[in-house]
Amino acid sequence: MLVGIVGKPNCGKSTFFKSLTLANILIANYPFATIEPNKGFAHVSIPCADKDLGVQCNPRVGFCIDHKRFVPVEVIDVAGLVPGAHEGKGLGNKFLDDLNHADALIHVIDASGFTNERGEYLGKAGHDPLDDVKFLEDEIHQWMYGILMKVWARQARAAQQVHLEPFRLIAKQMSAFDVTEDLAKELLKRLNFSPEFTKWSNDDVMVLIKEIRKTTKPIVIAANKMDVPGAFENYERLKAAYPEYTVIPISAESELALREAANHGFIKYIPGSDSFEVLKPLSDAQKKGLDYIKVNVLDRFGGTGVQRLIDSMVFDVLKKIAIFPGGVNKLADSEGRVLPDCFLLKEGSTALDFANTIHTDLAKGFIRAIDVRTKKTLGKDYPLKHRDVIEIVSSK
Ligand SMILES: Nc1nc2c(ncn2[C@@H]2O[C@H](COP(=O)(O)OP(=O)(O)OP(=O)(O)O)[C@@H](O)[C@H]2O)c(=O)[nH]1
Ligand SMILES: [Mg+2]
Repeated sequence: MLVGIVGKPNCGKSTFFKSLTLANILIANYPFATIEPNKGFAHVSIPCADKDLGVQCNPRVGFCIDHKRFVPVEVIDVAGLVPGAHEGKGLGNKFLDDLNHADALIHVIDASGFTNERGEYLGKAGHDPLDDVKFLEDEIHQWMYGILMKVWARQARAAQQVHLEPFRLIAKQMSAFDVTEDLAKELLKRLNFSPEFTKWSNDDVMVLIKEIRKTTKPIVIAANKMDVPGAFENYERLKAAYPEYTVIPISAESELALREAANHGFIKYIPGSDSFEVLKPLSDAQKKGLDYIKVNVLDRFGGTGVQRLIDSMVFDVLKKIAIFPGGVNKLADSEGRVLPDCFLLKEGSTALDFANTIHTDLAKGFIRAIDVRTKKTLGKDYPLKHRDVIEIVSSK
């Protein structure tokens, strides 16, 4: 799973990315600070299964604090998008290609209104952040449309002559976006499109593109810079103007400051929490900075919103569930790590899907699964539930 971070220049994408990953990257108050994409791991949080089982886990990847388990999810931070990016404006559409395989997009918006559409800093509120929503959506749609249309007219005629069905052609042309034949077929049925695809108008093709984008790249809006006075009012306007979107208020800069302070041992801060605990004497400047965050962000919004956003993206929008592999008699792996893994699967996945995720051999030799909490035997079609701990019994 890969989550793309997008938005106009200077809206806070890299700050948001760094607050999620603590990677050492460039953050700067000017447009196009980021040129090459940054890739790293964020973490979604769930109540760990270790508490229910009376053990303390020891994750192989990710981490667990106070029985809150953090499971890695790959994220990519790309260069800023400006109007006309799909035609090569700004840094061109090279970085749009960096997003091909993203399963979802987080659109970071500078809700303070202090930067214009090109990301130039205005020093005061002078841009309406509501305008940024549609522009980004349009750029992404135009980009995908361009890829389909590049060969559409020629290929559609040739395909019709050999009676190639439209869904096959669409899947072939949009394979870079992970559009499978099954998905293309389903979308065409949903839209009730005629099989005579040489007769589709350009508007019809755009309707299809929008449906492909919605399905393969759902967007969640991060209304950033909530710590700036006036940003909250813009967040409320955003929410009212775009009810079809999940809009989450965040302060990426506050999250970054808290995580860095925690990393250096000054405070105890669990990502997603609405408070922190001071562990070491702080300088006046540190104290002032942390007090500001406490009063203007944590107390006001119940957190910085960053963890809530990534959790909401993965569990509510992408509809993933977290499953722990474990044995009824043994919760540790060969290195003694207790509940070492946690996998994110699509809602509706079965015990057999889970076996396949761990290893195809486990699935091939599947005998049964066991619910480690209840010790009940489960068949291969058992629909997994979020936070299940499952043992797979296999002949291989
Ligand atoms: N007040 C405030 N400023 C922020 C916040 N997040 C980011 N910024 C500031 O916004 C400016 C741009 O941040 P970046 O993270 O470099 O923005 P970007 O979107 O990656 O920019 P490009 O790479 O140029 O597209 C910097 O000065 C950040 O400190 C926030 O939550 N609050
Ligand atoms: Mg950047």
